Amino acid sequence: MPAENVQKLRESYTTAILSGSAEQAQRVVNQGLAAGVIPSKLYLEVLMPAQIEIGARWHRGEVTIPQEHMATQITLREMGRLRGMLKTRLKVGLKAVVSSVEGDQHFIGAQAVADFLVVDGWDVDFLGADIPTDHMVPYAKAREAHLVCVSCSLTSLVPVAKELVAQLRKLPVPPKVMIGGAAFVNQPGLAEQVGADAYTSDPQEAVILARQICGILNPENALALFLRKLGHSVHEYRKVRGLSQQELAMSSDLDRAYISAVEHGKQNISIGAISKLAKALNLSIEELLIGANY
Ligand code: B12
Repeated sequence: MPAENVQKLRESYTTAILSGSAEQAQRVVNQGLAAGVIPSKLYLEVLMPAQIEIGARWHRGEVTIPQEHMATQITLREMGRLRGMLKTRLKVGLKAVVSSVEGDQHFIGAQAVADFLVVDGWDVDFLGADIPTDHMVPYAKAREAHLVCVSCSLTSLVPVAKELVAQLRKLPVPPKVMIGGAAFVNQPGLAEQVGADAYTSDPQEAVILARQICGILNPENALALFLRKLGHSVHEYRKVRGLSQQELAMSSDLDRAYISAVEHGKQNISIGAISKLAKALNLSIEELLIGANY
């Protein structure tokens, strides 16, 4: 679809949420989908800018708080609907906690980052807006977060974000920290000053950076993670089927030691062997791989 048509969708969508019509907003999104616009494009290039426009009008006093809140609720519903249409990747096996910094009521940006992380296969706790630092830090610890994503829209709250990052760094197993939000847009070096590992204003780039800073773009780590999860899946399905390793070895025409190595994530298994195992466990290859998804 040409850019000017996406622009038209954006305008129609903004009008719909401004008038508080959830049905009309849904119709506009469906119209975009029917015209072949992919869900992530609708999410990022129609919903997000419309939301910014409504907020900007509120800031200029042209829109009331109930109108802005109603529009936000409608957009949240459409964000959820589009997220459901995005194809979720295999689980990465890592936990991310996402929230806005203490004192910050803006949470749509954080929600967008959380949504794209979910689609990228992360296990995500999205906590919403205004999470007190002294609750966030023990929460991240208790949840064993590998990544904490902090959204900060207000410049006045940058010191709060900095303190949060400092507190997270003191945890026995410190998570990686990614930062974003309006306070950091066009502020080169600010993310570094607060001590974050990464910054971006783009939720799609955020998932790439998240993988990078957590070390799962490194092919060796990615392979090890995949093999561990596949091994877990084989083990779980074998147990559910009531099979011993020996029985599975016989029905899949593989060696028992090989099965054991696979289950421990120590075997760089071939596609052929995955296929044999899936068949012996009465699964499709995809089911066996999706079983590895936790
Ligand atoms: C909507 C809005 C509101 C709504 C928030 C509704 C809600 N529940 O979210 C309401 C009306 C409540 C509001 C209140 C206020 N707001 Co306001 N608000 C906005 C506005 C217009 C849009 C925010 C939004 O929803 N954007 C949509 C999302 C998708 O964009 P985003 O937040 O920038 O996030 C994107 C990226 O930054 C990134 N991202 C965001 N978070 C994260 C996190 C990570 C980890 C990563 C990787 C990426 C990432 O991903 C998103 C996708 O593109 C912005 C202006 C703007 N252009 O952003 C002002 C703005 C943020 N608000 C501002 C201000 C000043 C306020 C108030 C103080 C106003 C007042 N006098 O009361 C209050 C503060 C309330 C509070 N304590 O938080 C200022 C902040 C200025 C500054 N730098 O300090 C802005 C920039 C407006 C302006 N130009 O002056 N606001």
